[in-house]
Amino acid sequence: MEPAEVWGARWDSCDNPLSRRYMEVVCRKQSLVVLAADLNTMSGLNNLIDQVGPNIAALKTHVDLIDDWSAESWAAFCEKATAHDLLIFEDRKFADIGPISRGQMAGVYDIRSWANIVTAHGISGPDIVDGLCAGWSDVDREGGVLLLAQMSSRGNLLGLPGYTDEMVSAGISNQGVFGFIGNGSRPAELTILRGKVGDRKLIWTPGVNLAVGDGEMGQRYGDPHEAIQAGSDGIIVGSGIYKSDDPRGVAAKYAEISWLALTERSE
Ligand code: S5P
Repeated sequence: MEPAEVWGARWDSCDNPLSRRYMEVVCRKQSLVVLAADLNTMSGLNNLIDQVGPNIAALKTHVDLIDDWSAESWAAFCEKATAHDLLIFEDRKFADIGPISRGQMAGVYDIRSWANIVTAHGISGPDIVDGLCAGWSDVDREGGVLLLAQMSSRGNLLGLPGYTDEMVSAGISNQGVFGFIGNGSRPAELTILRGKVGDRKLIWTPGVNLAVGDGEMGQRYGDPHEAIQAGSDGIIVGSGIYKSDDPRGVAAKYAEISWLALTERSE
C-alpha cells in the first residue's frame, strides 16, 4: 500500500522533514515498532539489531546505559542501524534551557551527529526545541524533537491539569517538533491527546506490551493494537522484545499486530 493511503491526512500534514521518511519506512517494513534497545553492552545491542532489524521501523537508544561504550563501536552500531533503514532516536529526555540543551547535543556522546530524533521535556519552556535544533545545525544536520506530552509511568506529573495541553500548544506549530510522546498504556488518554494534536504531528507511545498491566517499578503497559487504534503512530517496545527468548519472533509479532492496526485505522 502507498504511504498516502495508509497514513491518510498525516501524510500531507506532518511538517517535520523526517516524518515522511518514518512513514515510508513503516510501509516498506510493515511495522510500527520502535525498538527500545535498553541493553548495556555493545555486543548485546549489535546482536539484538542483527535479529530484529528487519521487523522494526525505528531504533530508540539510551546511550548512557552502555557500560563498554566507545565512539568507534557506537559509530559502527549506528551504521548497522542505518543499513536496516532505521531512524535513530536517542531518548535523552533533555529538559534544560535552550543554550545548554544545544551544548548537550555535543559533548562526549555527540548526539547531534548520529541521532535523527531526541526526546525533550517542555518543563523549561518551548525554546528547548530551538536549542536542540541549533545543536543539529551546528553539524549541518536536521532532526526532530519528540516532546513528552504524556508518560506511561504511574504517578507522573505530566497528567496534572493543563500540562499536556501546554505541551501540545508549545510544539504543534514548530517544524522542529517531530511529534509527541503519548501514553501507550492508557488508550483513552491517547485518544484525547490525538484529538488535541490533530494530523500535524506523529505520536509515539511507550508503555506497550502484549502482557497488559503493571510492569516493574511503576511502568504500566497497554495493548499494541489498542494504542494504534487510539492514535499512536509508533509503538515503543523494549523489554517485551529484548527480554523474550525469541526476540526475532516476538518483534515480528509486534510488527504484524501494529501494521494490521494501522491498515484497519486507515479503512
Ligand atoms: O513515558 C515514557 C516515556 C518513555 S520514552 N515511558 C517510557 O517507558 N519511555 C521509554 O520507553 C523508557 O525510557 C524505555 O526505554 C521504554 C520502555 O521500555 P519497556 O521495556 O517498558 O517496553
